[in-house]
Amino acid sequence: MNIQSDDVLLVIDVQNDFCPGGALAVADGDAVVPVVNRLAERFEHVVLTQDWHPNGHSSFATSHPGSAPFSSITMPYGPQTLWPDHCVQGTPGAAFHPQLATEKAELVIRKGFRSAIDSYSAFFENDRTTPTGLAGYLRERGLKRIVMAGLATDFCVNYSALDARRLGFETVVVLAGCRAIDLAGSLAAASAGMAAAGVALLDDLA
Ligand code: VGL
Ligand code: ZN
Repeated sequence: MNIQSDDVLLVIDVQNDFCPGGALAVADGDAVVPVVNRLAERFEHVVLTQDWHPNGHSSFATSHPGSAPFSSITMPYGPQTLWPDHCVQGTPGAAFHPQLATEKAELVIRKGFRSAIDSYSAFFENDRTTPTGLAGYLRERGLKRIVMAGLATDFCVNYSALDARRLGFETVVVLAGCRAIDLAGSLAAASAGMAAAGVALLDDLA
């Protein structure tokens, strides 16, 4: 793949809580940092997302007494996995990994800041209709192809890539720059779903 000036590197949720030692640690999550940094050097445009929940967020198991982390409940907008408290606004866990090269980022899009609804995707909250504004931003700036990496492959990367396709963007996921949570086969399901939606899944960029 030849990187072009209307490409954007979209880096999903490379935050302390998703890295080893964090509240919702993804196995080997910090391994994406050098890969993402290497990619970021090559792109003219870089956008970061930041999972950014208020205390007591409805996606936290602690907000649903009797429900265990990683179980699922039904919310008004559909099924919702319950997570350990993570990425609470302003806490060290919500900060970007200290080695992540953030200087080049032209935009940081925060998501999941409404108490009553989770937002895995960089484009829409989990009702799949409330927009974050990212699609308008990319369109207004003429950015046409989205190359994604980050955490976690099977949740926020997956939802972001599916929405990007639904919105008509050419979409590439660089697997070397992603790691998965893999809850009950969620990685295989996400990979198949992304491929079926026309997301190009590349091991790495040449
Ligand atoms: C994520 C679960 C909860 C992610 C965010 O970044 O994939 N997963 N919040
Ligand atoms: Zn979250």
